[in-house]
Amino acid sequence: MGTEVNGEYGADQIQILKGLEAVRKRPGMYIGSTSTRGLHHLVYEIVDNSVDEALAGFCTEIEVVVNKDNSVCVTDNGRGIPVGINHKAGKSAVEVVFTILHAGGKFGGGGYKVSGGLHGVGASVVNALSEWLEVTVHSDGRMYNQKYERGKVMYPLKDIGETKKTGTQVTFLPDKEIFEETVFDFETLRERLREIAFLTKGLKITLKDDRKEKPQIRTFHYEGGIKEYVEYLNKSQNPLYEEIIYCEGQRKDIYVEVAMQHNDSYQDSTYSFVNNIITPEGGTHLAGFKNALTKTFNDYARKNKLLKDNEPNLSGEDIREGLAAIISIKIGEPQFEGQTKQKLGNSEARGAVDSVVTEQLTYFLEQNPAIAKIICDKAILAQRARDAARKARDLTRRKTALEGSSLPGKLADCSDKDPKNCEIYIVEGDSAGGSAKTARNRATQAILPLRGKILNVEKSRLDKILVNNEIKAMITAFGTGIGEEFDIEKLRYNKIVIMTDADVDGAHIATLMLTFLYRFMPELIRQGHVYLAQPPLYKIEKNKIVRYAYDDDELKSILEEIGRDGNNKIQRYKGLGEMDADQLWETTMDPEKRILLRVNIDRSEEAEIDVVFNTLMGDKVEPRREFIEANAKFVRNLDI
Ligand code: TSJ
Repeated sequence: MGTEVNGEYGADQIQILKGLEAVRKRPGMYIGSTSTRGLHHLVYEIVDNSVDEALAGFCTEIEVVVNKDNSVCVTDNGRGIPVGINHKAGKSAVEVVFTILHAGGKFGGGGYKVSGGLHGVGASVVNALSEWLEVTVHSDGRMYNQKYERGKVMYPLKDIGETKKTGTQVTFLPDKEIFEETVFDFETLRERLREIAFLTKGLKITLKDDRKEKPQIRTFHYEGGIKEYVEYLNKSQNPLYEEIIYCEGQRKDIYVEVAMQHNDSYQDSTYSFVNNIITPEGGTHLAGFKNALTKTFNDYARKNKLLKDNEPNLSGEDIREGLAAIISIKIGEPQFEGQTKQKLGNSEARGAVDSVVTEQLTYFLEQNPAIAKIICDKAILAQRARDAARKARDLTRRKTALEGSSLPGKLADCSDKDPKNCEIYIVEGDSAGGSAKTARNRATQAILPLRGKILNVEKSRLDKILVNNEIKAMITAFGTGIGEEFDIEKLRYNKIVIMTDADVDGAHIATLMLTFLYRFMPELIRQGHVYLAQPPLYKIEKNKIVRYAYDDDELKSILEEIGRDGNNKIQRYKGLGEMDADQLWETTMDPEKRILLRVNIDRSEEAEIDVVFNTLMGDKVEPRREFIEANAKFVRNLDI
């Protein structure tokens, strides 16, 4: 048998090297990209294996440590990867896991997980893309260990002694030859691991950052699972009732879990997941949920005379006004469709979710008539507001039809009519707006001055929002329409630039505008059309030479460069209004010299961004303070 196995082993070995070589040649095909996103994907890929062990019922704790050298160590207390020889492959199961490319686990063109099992592309891909990887398995009283370099086996799995524990530990260092960025971001890991913990009730996940003098540790452990996720989504909101409505069940091989609770806002914060991965474009599981929700509430409202016979049905949108909801399903073979392969296509998922939710929600409403009435009353108010908003919109549409397409009076439009070349500056305050109008390039730059603080859309209903003058001006200037009528093809400017003072008020106004854009025209942000202008904070003048500094560090380095002496004149700009038109052009608007920050959102982070906006814009002070302390990254991104 020896020679035969050896012969096969040799051939296999070549196959394996070819497989892992392919991963190193085209890493993007397997992990989406080699940017920081792909880098973090390596961690999730390994962690997913431990999560599977938890879902199988054998693992209760996972620890993730970022080491000083930026290697990452993932440890679980599961059964341990099997160490026995896999006879087909002629080597240990551990070695198989790390060296054989997981069939089917491929990234499609869009770069999203479409694997057969619960995890994506498998540990062998992480191994292929790591400078080194080390695995230690504790099982049956023994410890086993193996090491690899760039996917190549350094030595066969070896017994390294006794142990009382069971579990698996994997440590790897991402390959600097492959990744553009090899520094892990604590907040990015923290957000994803918290999400996994919410989605896997009972599982305790610890994240430790050992790179700093003072190591940071965060632990996520939610016995309530997605019920606690909904509580988290609503932490800066005012819930309309105490309970979190929870439905759970299995239909064939699909496990369904839904949690929800209404708050007094007007947003729909419903997020759906398949096998612990968010589905930003929804799909059959979300459709099943929406259908069940709409049908069950209308049936209840009719039966209990909350809706009269002559009144129309509540729409799905009415019932989802102010709803925070998580839909999470686990399915053996998810099929994703759509352009970006983010939409669940399995038709059986629709029926499974519909059936579980209809059955359990009907029962819940019967058992909790007071809560049922609160929700129905809110939906009826939403229905009336939507009617009023529709009428207001029809009215403006008729008006524009009569008067021709009337752009807002305050808009100083550009002369070029090709949107590709055009940008619009949304400027805080009439006086800064005046300077900007003088400063601009009239061919390509339009200016829309807004007066004072714009309406906080987090706290208003559509009918009120649509009569607000500042918001109406933005909607007509952009040309795209909003909500369901939104059409990006009609966008009149390629860049929308928010220009506010570089102080706390300016940051607040920028955040209000971003909130409006995010809630009503998210596609503008997703497609990268929204920017923040960066006015300078300081003007430094020495011997008639003028320099500008955009932050304190830059001021320091300029002063070091030119020497700190009596000839320096330093002016701190308190607002855009203090600059004359030339200065404004030179520092903030000249495409050749200005700094623009593009606002971008990663769709997988939208649940978190939702919490960011309602925490920043909400009226609860305590969560806001905690939040700002804990989310330096987001606040930095938003409050620029
Ligand atoms: F995939 C991996 F190697 F990257 C990895 C796997 C990394 C880490 C940190 C953990 C794991 C892992 C695998 N944890 N637990 C397991 N469990 C199994 O592989 C296992 C154990 C026992 C049995 C069985 O049927 O007895 C089956 C499996 C799949």
